[in-house]
Amino acid sequence: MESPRYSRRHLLQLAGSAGLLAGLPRAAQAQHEGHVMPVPASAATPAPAAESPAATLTRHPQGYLPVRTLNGWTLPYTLSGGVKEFHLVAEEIEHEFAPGSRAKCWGYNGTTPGPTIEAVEGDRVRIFVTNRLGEWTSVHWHGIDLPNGYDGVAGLNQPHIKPGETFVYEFTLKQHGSHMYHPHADEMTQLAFGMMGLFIIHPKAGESLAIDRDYAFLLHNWALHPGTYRPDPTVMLEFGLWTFNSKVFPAIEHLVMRTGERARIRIGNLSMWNHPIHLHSNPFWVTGSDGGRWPQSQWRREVTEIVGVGQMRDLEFVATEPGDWALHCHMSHHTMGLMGHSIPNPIGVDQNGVEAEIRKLLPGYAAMGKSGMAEHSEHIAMGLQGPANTLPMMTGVGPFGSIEMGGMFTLMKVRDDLKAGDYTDPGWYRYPKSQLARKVSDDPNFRDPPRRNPYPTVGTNPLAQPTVPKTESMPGVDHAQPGEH
Ligand SMILES: [Cu+2]
Repeated sequence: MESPRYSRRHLLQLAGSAGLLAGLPRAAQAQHEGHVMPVPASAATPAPAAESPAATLTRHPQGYLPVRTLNGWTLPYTLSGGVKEFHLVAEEIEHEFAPGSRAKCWGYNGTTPGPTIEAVEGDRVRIFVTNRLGEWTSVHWHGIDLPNGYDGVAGLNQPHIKPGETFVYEFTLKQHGSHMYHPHADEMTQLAFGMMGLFIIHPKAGESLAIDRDYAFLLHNWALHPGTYRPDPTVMLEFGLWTFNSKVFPAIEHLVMRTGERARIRIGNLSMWNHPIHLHSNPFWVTGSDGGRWPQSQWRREVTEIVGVGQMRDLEFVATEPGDWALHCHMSHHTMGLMGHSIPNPIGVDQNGVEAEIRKLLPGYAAMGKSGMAEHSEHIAMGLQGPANTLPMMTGVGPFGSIEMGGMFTLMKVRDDLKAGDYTDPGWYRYPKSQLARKVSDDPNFRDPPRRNPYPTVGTNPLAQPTVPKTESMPGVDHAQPGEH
């Protein structure tokens, strides 16, 4: 068993030593000016500020519906002799995972993930890449069919892009589908610091079945040790932050759609784990990937789809039920912040005496977990402070109280009355009184339903085992030795 990178114990120790870090820099300054070419009048896609995506989206003059990159933006381009010119800038940035957790990350054009590149099958694209990092880099266009010399594996397909240099990549898009871009130079570090982006290619012939809302995000994991503000690229397994587009719940933008609309959710995975992504109530079709939108005969009906490392998956569905539906990774520790891995299990343990003793050493210490971990979020709500720049394990409050989630969790908000193309958050769902789970009794013996007690002779000691006489054969076990038959 590998030694833990984070544990509740470490968090408590850090909580006891105040002011490890002086105040972090205030608002992250989007560093777009000077790096991104101005939007041509003909390109209808606006370039929203990274932290506030546009409230509405309109069709591009080439006919496609632009994707909505959660908490992100689409990179504007200029047209030069019929070629779409994009410009990526690799650089260090200030990033906020959620209020209370900021870090020095690396990204493109001011953000992680970098801006989404959108184009149309058949387009010729010219992509400038300027390196403003302190080390060399390159860009690999993940899943895109192109000449070998533009594939971006530094040292193999091209020289490294050294600090200060600008390289250019140019190719014609022969396919459509959901793709990604990321460095292929010191990849472990550069990915761990957040260098990644989406590359969406829309079909030239349009969509055979029209899409009304087209969402896209990348899955990622981060090792941001408590009280620090640079991700640790040496961590291989014990990550503490699990993100959709580099944000954790509750900072991840909600998805919205109207009942009857068809939504597509494009999900790419540049993390180090596979993620079973689950959408509540609305079964979806898995309809595509890096390979484009699959023929309908290949679509699969699912409610949870594993998006493997390095893969992209497109999910589509038509919403029938209004409400606030959870959309999350089903690995329960991926919907949480920092979590202890090697502390003794406190559930069922009366910690009354211990708590007072620990409080002598760590003022403000609160024992937690006797009847479960949910009380942890209550303590956070009561104002218990953790280490600097470190998010609590579970965060987010809904209309009925703590949601007890963090990390890879957001909502699909379905409403009957949304305007087409309007992405404004409609607020919490207003539940019809006749369709809401409600309390009907305070009596634990209410209605006395059938319950089983399979081990009535064992008593109350959970460690006690029924004794089996040595001479007696265990039923259902074949005691014959090999060769006796
Ligand atoms: Cu996961």
